[in-house]
Amino acid sequence: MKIGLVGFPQSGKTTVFNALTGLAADTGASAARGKTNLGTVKVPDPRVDALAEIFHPKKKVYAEIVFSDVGAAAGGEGLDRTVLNAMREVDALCQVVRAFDDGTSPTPPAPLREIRDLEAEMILADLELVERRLERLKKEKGKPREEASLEKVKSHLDSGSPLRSMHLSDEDSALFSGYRFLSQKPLLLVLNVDEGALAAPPPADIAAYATERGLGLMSLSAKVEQDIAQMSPAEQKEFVAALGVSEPARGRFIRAAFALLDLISFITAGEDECRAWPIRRGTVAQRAAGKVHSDIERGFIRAEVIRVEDLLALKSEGKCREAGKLRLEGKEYVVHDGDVINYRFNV
Ligand SMILES: Nc1nc2c(ncn2[C@@H]2O[C@H](COP(=O)(O)OP(=O)(O)OP(=O)(O)O)[C@@H](O)[C@H]2O)c(=O)[nH]1
Ligand SMILES: [Mg+2]
Repeated sequence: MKIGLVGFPQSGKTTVFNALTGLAADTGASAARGKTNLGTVKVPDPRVDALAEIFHPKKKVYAEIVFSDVGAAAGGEGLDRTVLNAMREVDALCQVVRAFDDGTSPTPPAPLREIRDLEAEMILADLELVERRLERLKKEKGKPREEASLEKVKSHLDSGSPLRSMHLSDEDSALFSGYRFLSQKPLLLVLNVDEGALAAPPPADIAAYATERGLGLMSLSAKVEQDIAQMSPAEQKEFVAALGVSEPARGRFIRAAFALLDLISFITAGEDECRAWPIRRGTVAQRAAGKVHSDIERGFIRAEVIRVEDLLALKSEGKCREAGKLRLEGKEYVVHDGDVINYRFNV
């Protein structure tokens, strides 16, 4: 699962990337353009930590997301081809928007305009793709069904709306999955604000826009986050309190990104390891078993499910069983976030 950090030049993408990953990719005007930075991030999960207090496992394993800092979207004469391709490759997008004013930029920040401009660029890129495909289909005359659907997509894009807001039938969704439309990808807006603005809510116009468009929105200061990432835990705590916020944005941001991918986690807990397993929302128990091991999926008998809150309260599987908190579920059971699962299977 990969998330692309996108945005206009010097909005703070690489600084956010460094704060997330603890890496030290080059930032600022001198950083090499067109270079993609890739890093894996563990999704903080207090449930795994709490279970580890009980089970004292040899290993704690968290869900992971890959972040890709794809470089700047130039704007003006359309998106750069390398950036465009990198954006098509990811599962979700996170736009870093410049809302800080460090006095070095010749123009003041214009966050709402940046957000609208990138949206327009993505719509344009999708439109070009659709038009090229339509031209070919019209010549071949072999796929009237796809042609008709694409005409609908085209008129939606022509009206200036992203595909995220278009309702597609299951059939059309399947038809278009190979297109990797940019304006269809889940999008999280990240306002990169001055540290003085951290405790304030995002500006009302931007909040209204995000709500109307169905987008995620949060504020952080990339620079502050990058500094925090270098501090000891005690220093972090003091520093964060002085800023008037409850915790660094890093954890909040990673969890928001995780939710953006429509991922949830089920958990396995024992003396060997306590582990969060990321799955798509709606995945059934047998399918989810395949994450742990293909043998378990193949030989699936049943899933023994305990809610993590119950296991944390009663502190053992046996106690949960006695209290009637352990359920037996079949292969079609839709797994929920925070289900602690013990699989029974034939080998
Ligand atoms: N004051 C302030 N400066 C920031 C913040 N975030 C980034 N900067 C500065 O803005 C400049 C650009 O940051 P980068 O992270 O390189 O931005 P970028 O989006 O990766 O830039 P390109 O890759 O060139 O498009 C750097 O000098 C950063 O130190 C912030 O939150 N506050
Ligand atoms: Mg950069």
